[in-house]
Amino acid sequence: MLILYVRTGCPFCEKVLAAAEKLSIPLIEKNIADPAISAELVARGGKAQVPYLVDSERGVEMYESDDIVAYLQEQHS
Ligand SMILES: N[C@@H](CCC(=O)N[C@@H](CS)C(=O)NCC(=O)O)C(=O)O
Repeated sequence: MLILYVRTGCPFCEKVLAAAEKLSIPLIEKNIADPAISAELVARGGKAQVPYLVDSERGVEMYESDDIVAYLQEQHS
């Protein structure tokens, strides 16, 4: 299962969510508006920047919306 850390109103997050929807890839969203979720993200990646993808099955984690979209497209093909 894929987890995407997001923040409401973040255009980079919207771009990733739209790509995932187009590819029919389900994502669990975690919103860093919740301080506990934000702290969880910083513990994982080192900074409170969104979007941030976690693919726990493959041990892959990344920032950067363009990289995340490319990764999702790779997974779909
Ligand atoms: N280049 C990044 C930009 C992401 C970005 O700027 N996200 C904003 C929210 S829209 C953010 O998390 N800013 C806080 C920070 O960078 O620490 C991407 O494409 O994902």
